[in-house]
Amino acid sequence: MSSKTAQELALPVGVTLDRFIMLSQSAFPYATGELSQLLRDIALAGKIINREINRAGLVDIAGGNGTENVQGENQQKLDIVANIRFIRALKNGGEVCAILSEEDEDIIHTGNDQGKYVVAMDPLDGSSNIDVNVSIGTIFSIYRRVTPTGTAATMEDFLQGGRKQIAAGYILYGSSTMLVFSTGEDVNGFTLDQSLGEFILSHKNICSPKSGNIFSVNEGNYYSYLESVQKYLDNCKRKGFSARYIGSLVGDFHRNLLKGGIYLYPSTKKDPKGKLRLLYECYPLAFLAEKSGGKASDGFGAILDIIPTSGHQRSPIFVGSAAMVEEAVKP
Ligand code: AHM
Ligand code: MG
Repeated sequence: MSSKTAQELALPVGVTLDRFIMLSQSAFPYATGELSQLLRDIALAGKIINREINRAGLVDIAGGNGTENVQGENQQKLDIVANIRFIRALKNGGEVCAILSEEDEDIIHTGNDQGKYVVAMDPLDGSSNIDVNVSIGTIFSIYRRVTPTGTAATMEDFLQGGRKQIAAGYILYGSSTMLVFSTGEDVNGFTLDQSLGEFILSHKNICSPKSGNIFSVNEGNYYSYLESVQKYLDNCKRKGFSARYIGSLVGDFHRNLLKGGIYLYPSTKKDPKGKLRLLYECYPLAFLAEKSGGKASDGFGAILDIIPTSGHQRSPIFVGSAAMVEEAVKP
């Protein structure tokens, strides 16, 4: 591709997401403008979900008896609300023909069979943190469909494999709200300016530190891990590394991406395939890890090389700074 990346275009920190997308569009795969529109739709959905999250503690109050909210919709849990909002934004945008969501068993047809893209997503990850005001996130992964345009999308469109993602990213609802994504070149982060309602480029060309001293894992499962994983964790402690685990994948991944560290959710006796879902948790974060210079492995090989067989399959994951991931999965 002869087009320039956002980095080469020297887009300044402070530029809005819309302007960033417009100026760097030629660097996007296929560069037809449709992917640009899709990213804008995702950003819009993120802003809407951000608004819902910010009033989460008020929902019961605002909803009176817990039956209906001010818009006349039934009161629902935030992850369900996020799912509905996301699907609506993608349907309205028109670029997406089908969606695979953690919240729905089957793929969702948007009614736009002319759409060239499919999106796999976890609309609101970190379910245990939703009701307690701790960081949560949205994760998304975009493919160009392989079934003919104009027909109904099928599972085949989603089971292309991680290397076929044309873009992936997340929205972190934390102390500030951030959108981080890559269209296959560099990884860039945008912070939501709440007063303007705009995502502003704040973290340009994010590069994963080669190594770090943070390890993020649910240590309550220690005795359930393979001996090799236990040894790695023992080593982290021997070296005096910091244990940091929110239990929100997006938040844990984001911190480690900026500071250097490893996030691991290995197989356990209870969950031999791990807990996290390949298509909308592991693949997109592995994509971002690799594009930023980090690594992602299932303990045997690169996450992105796993051949998917079903929409909601799980995978163990070791993701983050390259040297730490290599060390953790060393045979
Ligand atoms: P969820 O999709 O039900 O929210 O589960 C995914 C979450 C991740 O965000 C987090 O890293 C992990 O599950 C925490 O799991 P555990 O509570 O077993 O440590
Ligand atoms: Mg999840």
